[in-house]
Amino acid sequence: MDTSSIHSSRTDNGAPASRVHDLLRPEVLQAFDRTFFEREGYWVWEGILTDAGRKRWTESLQKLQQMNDEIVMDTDWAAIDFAGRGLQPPLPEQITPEFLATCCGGSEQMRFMPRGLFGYMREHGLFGPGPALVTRGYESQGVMPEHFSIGYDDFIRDVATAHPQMMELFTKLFGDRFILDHCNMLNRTPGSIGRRWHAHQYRQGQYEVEDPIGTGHALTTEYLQRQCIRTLCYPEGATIEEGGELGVIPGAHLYRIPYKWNTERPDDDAAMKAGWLKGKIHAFTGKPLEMARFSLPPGSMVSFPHHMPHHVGHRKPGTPTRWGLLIAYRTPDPDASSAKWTNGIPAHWVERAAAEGRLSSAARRVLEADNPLD
Ligand SMILES: O=C(O)CCC(=O)C(=O)O
Ligand SMILES: [Fe+2]
Repeated sequence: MDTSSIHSSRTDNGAPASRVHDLLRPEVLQAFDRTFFEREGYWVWEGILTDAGRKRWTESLQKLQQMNDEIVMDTDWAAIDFAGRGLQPPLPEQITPEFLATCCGGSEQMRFMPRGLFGYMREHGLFGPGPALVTRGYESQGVMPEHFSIGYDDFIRDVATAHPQMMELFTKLFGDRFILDHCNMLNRTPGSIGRRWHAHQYRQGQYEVEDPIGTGHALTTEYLQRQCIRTLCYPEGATIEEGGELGVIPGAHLYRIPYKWNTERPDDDAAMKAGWLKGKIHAFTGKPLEMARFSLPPGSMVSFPHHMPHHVGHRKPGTPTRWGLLIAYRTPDPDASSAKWTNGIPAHWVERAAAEGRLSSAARRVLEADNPLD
């Protein structure tokens, strides 16, 4: 296993050695249309990755998935002191090798993990002394690679926090300042059910004007300034034919409803049409809202603001895994209390990386808190 993720070497000009310089096709990057993005609530960066960028991106996601799977299988979950950390232990029948094997291969499959463990890992890290995460020849970051690819892979760290072309892409979406909200792998294995219609909130939801269903009264043509924008990268594509494709409802973000962000999400297309979509219109055209589904070729990305309802299709059996990385940035919140780092990154990792001089100034800029302490 390569250990480059821990001690990133730098080239003479300060760029990490893992950097793929020609990552994005400039003509696709330059074609971004801010008016369309604000009005329709999405932007497709079709085929934006160069061949080299796409190949490297896929390799990283495959390697990270393998690391995640190995940690799941190799860790002695029964030996970890969960109670001492204020956590419920996993159920014995869910940490057998047979059950654990069903938690591998793709994202959101670690069903054996007790409630609160992900949060604990983010906040404190699951470290020794005492039994903790078992890794094969590289350092544990106390968090699973699925949830913290940035800490385990140099290339992903670069593209998510520092790569000039990626930062240019985010600057187009946000303007000058944006801070990391979260970054997760979203690898969907064949048979994965995907995700039913839902949207998200900004920060902890403290500025939401509608509840998770909403009244419809907040419809406006004004693009919200406080935004958390998701950018999904599919290095091998995500087509309707193979499933795992993304759907959105152009214009629906203008209702400012964080649809079912924190509840069950049972709605398929028929339920949406018969329910929430009924009577809803596009604020600019007055026309009824309609769903759109993307068939994205390899190397594509798509960006959308947090209030955009979205849907992920069932990944068809017999297809390869749909490889995906979610990078969510947000506008800094002027009313957030001062802090050192964004809560989009595990504090234990960023403190250590900064202390050891491993954070580039570019990375620092996006990992700093909303209102950074001096
Ligand atoms: O593409 C996926 O698998 C999930 C997308 C999604 O719901 C999200 O990124 O919020
Ligand atoms: Fe989502």
